[in-house]
Amino acid sequence: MDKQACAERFTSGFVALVGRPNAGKSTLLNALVGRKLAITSPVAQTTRHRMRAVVDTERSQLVIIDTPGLHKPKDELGKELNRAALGELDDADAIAMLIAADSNVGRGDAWVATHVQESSAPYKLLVITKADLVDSKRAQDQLEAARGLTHFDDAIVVSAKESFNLNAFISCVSAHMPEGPRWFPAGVTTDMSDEELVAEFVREKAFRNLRQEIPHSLAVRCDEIAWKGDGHASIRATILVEREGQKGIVIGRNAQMLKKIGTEARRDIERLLDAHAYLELRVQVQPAWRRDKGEIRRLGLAADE
Ligand SMILES: Nc1nc2c(ncn2[C@@H]2O[C@H](COP(=O)(O)OP(=O)(O)OP(=O)(O)O)[C@@H](O)[C@H]2O)c(=O)[nH]1
Ligand SMILES: [Mg+2]
Repeated sequence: MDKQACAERFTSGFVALVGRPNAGKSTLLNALVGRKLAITSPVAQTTRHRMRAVVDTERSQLVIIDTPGLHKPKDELGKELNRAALGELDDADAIAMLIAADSNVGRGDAWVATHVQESSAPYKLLVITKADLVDSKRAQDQLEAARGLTHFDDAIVVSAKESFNLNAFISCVSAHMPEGPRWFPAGVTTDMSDEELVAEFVREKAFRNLRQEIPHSLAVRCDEIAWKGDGHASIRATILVEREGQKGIVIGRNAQMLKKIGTEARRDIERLLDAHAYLELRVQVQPAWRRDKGEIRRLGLAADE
């Protein structure tokens, strides 16, 4: 291709981020987009929704797909999450398999790698992330260990937290995208609705503030975003838990926990909507919703949604 043709080439495509829970997929998506869209937490299996987010450059558009961490499922929800993640592998133009620099490359990664290998995606990139947590030798050793898992077309070390090598990631992937249009119009950053994002932001604060098994038992539904005359948003959302005892923990003594979750979520929601927001949270018991395919579907968490 001559220089002129190369300069005029506009590339676009879909890039699926995959990896074990906690690898850093959602954090990388936010860092690439430069905006908080995906929720993140130290709790494994934070992501439940496949989310698309857009990275625009002058000569390319990358649609980054965040997926739930691939893991050994314990319930119907876990199976749906894996199905949703695996479902992205074949349709993507590129797969970025993430491994945290500070974790041990193990059986979980080997299992993810077998799916990467089977995928028909034309470009496969190994991403060692969380580079800020280790020295450069450890990052290189991790890269070498992970290279042995399957064939990758390229490998890169990044840190989402310190914005290290993010432009290199974007250039590298853009260069391997097919020629194509902007799939999303200018200004659109995600395919998630405001209601979905609000529910997710509330869930993130619950995940970060609650311990042990509670986060996994919990789901959030945004019931309404009503825009008021003075321009503020009045929002109602419901936190679902599986047992009466969990409801007490989520509400907390003197409703302190629920207030904390609400205050923290409202800050992110106001940034998202660029408006003042009132947030009314309630907690409802929905027994064993994680084992109920119907409820999983109603919450928009089924893989075929
Ligand atoms: N120091 C550091 N921490 C990171 C980095 N990326 C992610 N983390 C942390 O790692 C934890 C997991 O990050 P997530 O982005 O939620 O991981 P994930 O792969 O999306 O996890 P699941 O949604 O559960 O599959 C969070 O506590 C993040 O703050 C990074 O580049 N550096
Ligand atoms: Mg995630």
